[in-house]
Amino acid sequence: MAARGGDVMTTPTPPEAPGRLSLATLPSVERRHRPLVDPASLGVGIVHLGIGAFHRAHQAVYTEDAVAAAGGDWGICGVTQRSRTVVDQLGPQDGLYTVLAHDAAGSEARVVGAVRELVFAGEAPDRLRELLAAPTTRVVTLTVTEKGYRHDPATGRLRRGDPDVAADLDGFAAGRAPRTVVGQLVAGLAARRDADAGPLTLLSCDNLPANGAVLRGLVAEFCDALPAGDALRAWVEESVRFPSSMVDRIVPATTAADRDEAQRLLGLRDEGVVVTEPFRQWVVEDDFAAGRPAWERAGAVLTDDVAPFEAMKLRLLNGSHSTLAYLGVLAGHEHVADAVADEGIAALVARLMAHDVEPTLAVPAGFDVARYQQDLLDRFANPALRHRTLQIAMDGSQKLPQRLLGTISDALAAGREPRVACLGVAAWMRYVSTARSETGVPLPVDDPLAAHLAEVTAGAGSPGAVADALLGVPEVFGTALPADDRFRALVGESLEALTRDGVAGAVRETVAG
Ligand code: CS2
Repeated sequence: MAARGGDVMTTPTPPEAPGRLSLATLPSVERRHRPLVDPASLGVGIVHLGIGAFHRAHQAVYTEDAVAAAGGDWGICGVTQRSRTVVDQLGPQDGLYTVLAHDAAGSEARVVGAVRELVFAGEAPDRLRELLAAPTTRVVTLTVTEKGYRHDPATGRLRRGDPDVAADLDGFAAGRAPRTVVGQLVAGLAARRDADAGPLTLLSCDNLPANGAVLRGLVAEFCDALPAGDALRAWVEESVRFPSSMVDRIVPATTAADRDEAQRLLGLRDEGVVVTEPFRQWVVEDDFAAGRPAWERAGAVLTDDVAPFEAMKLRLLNGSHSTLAYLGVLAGHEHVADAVADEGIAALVARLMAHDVEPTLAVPAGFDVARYQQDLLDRFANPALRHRTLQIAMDGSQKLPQRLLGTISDALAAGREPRVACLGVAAWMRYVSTARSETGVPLPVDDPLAAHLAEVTAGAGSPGAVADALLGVPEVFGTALPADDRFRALVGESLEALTRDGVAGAVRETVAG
């Protein structure tokens, strides 16, 4: 109440601010939304590098379900790499957060309690090393995105010219805090060997083919580059396993509206909400050095050979996603669902999958690949997901090889013309070279190679010159594909069509062709 100028002013009492989600407030949440295990009872058995929204909606949920079904001390310590945002969101909440699964029928809210500790590697490198060397840690999972591996996708080798990689190698012997994921892992493995803490499994969950083998190669290469790294490399070969895995769940960036919805459902404020779709899939190579959660009890598939699942998912789902994203941003479709609501684009994506990709796949036995493609179109059309095309468009230089270029090489080798996949590549070229939509709206290009891509295309006037300039970037295209005249012609024609006739025209011509 305030008195001013002799008047007595009454201010309405503000509604009481809702409490924040935490172990203390959890009992006020309706039982059906609460974690399936008692979070306080879980010790840390897994260290996860890169605790973004994807991990929280995927591996953390599988892990909680597995512990609920079969027990085990498999709590997760989530490590953030580049900023402390997630630590600030989840720390005050004792690691608890809500997974909101959206579809046209409504939303389901579930509080997950599997995350038991949070570490910002930039501020607490010693804690990270200590956790990697702790005998209680038996599995390390990773979602650090394609660019987090700091490798050249064409060769699988570490980018030794990357200043952070070079700094990690130089500073290793002196114990300087590593900046890269591979540097962090090798520092942790060295400490683990010194502590005689036993074997460990490093499980990559990023959208890269043979992600386990890639990680194994990078760790070995890093060891080799260290003075007297041979002994460490030999220990790693003996004690550490690197299974591959295929992960799938669409997880768009969380919005303020999502946080408000979680608050309505929980009666508490949650700064760590993640949103996703009901669907989830995880196929894991069953090769673990020191045990694992019973993820198969949570619906994961544990198998000897993940490769056919990886290729299928990367080429059908992610290849379609990237194609939709580049055509979508150019045409002004903000969300994936808006892009597939365009009949021409939906037909194009169906053709990409059935005509360009499917014949390149070794489909896992008994798998209904036609049904899988139809389900993907339905998932993309989920109107409640609001997955931004710009979010998928980022880091294209790191994504194109495994999403579209592998399809293109295989199709050309079999004497077919992968026209839609080439249109996807051309749409990427138009996006990175113009950084504008068709109607002239400026578009951010968020990509580790953005400056280089802008530089090489700067003087290129015609679509043909833009295509030539970009095909000369081996970090994206390697050297074999750009030497194939059929590929050059298909991409060149698609870029011409996009420039001349816009997205709608190019899509029509490609579907008709
Ligand atoms: C998307 C993926 O952002 C992207 O590039 O294509 O994150 C995609 O949503 C997931 O791989 C789905 O499992």
